[in-house]
Amino acid sequence: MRIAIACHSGLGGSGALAVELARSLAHKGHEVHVISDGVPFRFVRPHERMFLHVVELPHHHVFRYPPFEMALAGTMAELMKKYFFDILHVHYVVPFAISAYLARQMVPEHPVPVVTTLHGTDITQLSREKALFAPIRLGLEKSDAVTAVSASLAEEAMRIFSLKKDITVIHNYVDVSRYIRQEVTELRRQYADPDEPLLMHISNFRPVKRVPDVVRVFAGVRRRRRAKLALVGEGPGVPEIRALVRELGLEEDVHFLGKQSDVETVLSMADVLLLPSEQESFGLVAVEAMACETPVVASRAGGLPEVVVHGETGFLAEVGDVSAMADYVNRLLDDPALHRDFAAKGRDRVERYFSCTHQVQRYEELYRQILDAQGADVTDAEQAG
Ligand code: GMT
Repeated sequence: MRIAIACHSGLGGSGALAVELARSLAHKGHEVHVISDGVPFRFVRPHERMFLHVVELPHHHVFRYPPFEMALAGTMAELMKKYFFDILHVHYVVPFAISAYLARQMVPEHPVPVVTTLHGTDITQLSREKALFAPIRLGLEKSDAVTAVSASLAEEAMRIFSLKKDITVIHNYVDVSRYIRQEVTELRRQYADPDEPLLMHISNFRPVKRVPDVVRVFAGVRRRRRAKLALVGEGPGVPEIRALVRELGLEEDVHFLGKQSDVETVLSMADVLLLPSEQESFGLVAVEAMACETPVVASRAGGLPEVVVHGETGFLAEVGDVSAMADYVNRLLDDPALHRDFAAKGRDRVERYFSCTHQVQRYEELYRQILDAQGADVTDAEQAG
């Protein structure tokens, strides 16, 4: 098939998932065109059947804000005419599903089926914006299929928009051959002594991630034992977090690692991953951690209970309950046998339910179902190349 995948380029799970899906599909012989607002942060060492199209923003003095959605729709339409995609798979409704709908109006002679994957904020937060509710509903209704990365998110979308169509749940996944615990003794020494636990948090530091809770959980752990915290990622919350770390006198114990591309290497240094988010439709980083045998202590929010099994692969506490989270971390660190057991069960869970092979096949099946239902001729890989 010749597949177009549209996604955000910035730091975040939706872009990561979209690019990894593109990569897996390319490996399976499909030709994949990634359409984005920049070079997606995971678009490194692309497969030879992966092509990137960055939308050019029209800058003109008449615009207070450059009309990205329109430029995206125009770019999609141009690419549809040039490549005759079999499927256009967009990640995020805003603006991708809406621009895809517009693009399709521009190319009626080749009506490409659109699959929209919901990742979270597009439903749980943006739907509350008065001006966005109707466009989001339009994007959902006009998509040929809608998928969600967790059952919790699918239910939320159905509830908010009272949709007449089903939403297919396809959980996120990782490449289990790449996300594997590595030997990182030397690297880890830069951040913690060998006998010192290293806690970790990875995110885009948006308010929804509740990174101050990460620091407070760490402070709770630190009161009981020597430990270090590694904060990985970038985002708007970093200055506030630095101030909190100073205020709590933890500068010596907290490392800011910034953006990291080899997440599996970084995660291999960690003893526990902290994810105390306010909302998390899935929590891709929790799966990445479990794949690397790092138990997770997280909030019981959104789709996280579908990922982390409380008392088996990690612990879940109510949002904001930093003292329970600190107790759970201490419990894991106090009991090496329990830690080992959680680490092994986390890896096993990822291999069973969140592995690339199975989930990519589900997306492929969905594409084929839509094309079969429409009686469409599919571009074969050889022809596509
Ligand atoms: O929607 C967002 O908040 C950003 C988005 C992203 O690009 O990382 O995160 C969402 O999609 C991820 C990938 O499916 C999920 O793992 C995150 O849980 C989800 N974030 C939220 O629901 C807050």
